[in-house]
Amino acid sequence: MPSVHAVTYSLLRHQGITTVFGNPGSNELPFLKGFPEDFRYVLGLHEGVVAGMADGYALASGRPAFINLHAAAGTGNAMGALTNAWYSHSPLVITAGQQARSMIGVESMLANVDAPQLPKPLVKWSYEPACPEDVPRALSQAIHSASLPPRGPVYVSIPHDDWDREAGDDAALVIEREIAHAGVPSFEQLERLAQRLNAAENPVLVLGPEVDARQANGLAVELAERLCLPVWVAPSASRCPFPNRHPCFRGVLPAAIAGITAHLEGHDLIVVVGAPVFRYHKYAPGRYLPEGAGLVHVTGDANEAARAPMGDALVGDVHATLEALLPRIEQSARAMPEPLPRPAAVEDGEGYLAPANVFDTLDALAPEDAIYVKESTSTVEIFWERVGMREPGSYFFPAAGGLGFGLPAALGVQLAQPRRQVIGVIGDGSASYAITALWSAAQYRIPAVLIILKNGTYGALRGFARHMKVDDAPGLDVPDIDFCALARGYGVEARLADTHEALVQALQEGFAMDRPLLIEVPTLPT
Ligand code: TPP
Repeated sequence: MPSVHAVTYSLLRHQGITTVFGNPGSNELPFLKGFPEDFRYVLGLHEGVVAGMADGYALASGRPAFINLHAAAGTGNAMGALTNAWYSHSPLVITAGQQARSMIGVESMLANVDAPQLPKPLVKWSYEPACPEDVPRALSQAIHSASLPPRGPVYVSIPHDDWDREAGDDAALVIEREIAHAGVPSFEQLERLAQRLNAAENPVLVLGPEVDARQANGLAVELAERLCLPVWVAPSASRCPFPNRHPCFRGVLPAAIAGITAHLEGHDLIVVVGAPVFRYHKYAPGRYLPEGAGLVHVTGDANEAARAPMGDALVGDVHATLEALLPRIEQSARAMPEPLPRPAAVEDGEGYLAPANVFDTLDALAPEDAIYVKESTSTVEIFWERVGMREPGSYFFPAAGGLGFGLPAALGVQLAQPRRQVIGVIGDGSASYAITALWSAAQYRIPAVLIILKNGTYGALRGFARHMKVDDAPGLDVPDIDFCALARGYGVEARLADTHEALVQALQEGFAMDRPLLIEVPTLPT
């Protein structure tokens, strides 16, 4: 009879999971014993990095990513990253080693006391199998649960003496299970939505990350062109659901109640697809909707639909919904919106580059299908204005704003998309939360270009401090970090780009390299 270990690896292989992101301890060694040759282990030196790499991998591949952490301490270190994974609906299958079963009750070292409780509420499902024979079934449940909508992280704690136990006669039944989700709205639901859109005088479309995750970007373009309407990206954007040089594109909505209402003023119908309604951030109270406007929300997440404070919702697959909706939409006689004007160039400083110019340079030099992993919080708006993004899966930003995502996620995205160039655009504050990711980049020769925008400050917090009228808060600056030295210390080549010419040269080198390059760019605070 096969062991729990053998059935588990067959299950993972059959489900297309052959990469394990991890950081091991003694509890995990029996799982890693006899690690199959067709599997790849990607070591991260801190569990925030492990989870961030896996998150990037899951987001960019659209497939579940497998994580193996060390008991309670390892799980705890990964928790910050789970805030992002939860809100980006990342299908992360997180496993953690547990003490031997008979040693848990006495709370030996490395016993993960009440293990399933620990990662809540940032996982969809959390479990410790009641007996060794249940481990393969529990992992099968974890994989399918993470992958079914709404997608999200799941957690399984596995005692280390389970792995070489016998799995039972029927354990192998889980290996080949296929579970599909069918989420097309009914005929009546589609007709009603189409009728509201066709009848609206001045509709507007607001698109969110789920459109990109479901690769419905092209369908959204067709819908916008059919209806000749303005398209906004939903606030706190973690992905790019619509080509930002398309004439219908208007920008990213501000993440504040009053700001959204002001931007959508004058529209009689607001159709939100694949985003929560809405993901507010800045406290700026106001009315939820402009006068006279109705709202329809299309989402795959029943919780998002239920918790919205206004509007009607249709819960279903956003790709299937848009596809079925399009043939019912009449070509509008409205004029197409005018494309946004391109912003003017700005002045660099002496020994500093303006972030706007860094982005213009990237836009000019980067491959058309480059993927940006962005974690420089004060430059989000100018980035969207200046860097063209055309293909699905071109932009990833931490979905809960939990810093420490950017560097590791850039590596995970690059592993998942080896044919596209990944460019990390990371603030000096953000980079420091997960700096050990550089070691993984070097060891696995992951050819991402990692740009550090070094403004010496927590720039976004400076903006918030102005908004919240706090002019004396300590701890908002991060001067004197030498990122080139840090990179070299971890084995990554580095360039300092303090002039436009140096940036151009470094980018050209980075795009041609088969290993990572870090580019430190001193920038002016925005
Ligand atoms: N800790 C975590 C884990 N996440 C956070 N979002 C914060 C703290 C609060 N925070 C939000 S933005 C920010 C901080 C500390 C500053 C980030 O600075 P940097 O990466 O240099 O980007 P900049 O705003 O300067 O562009």
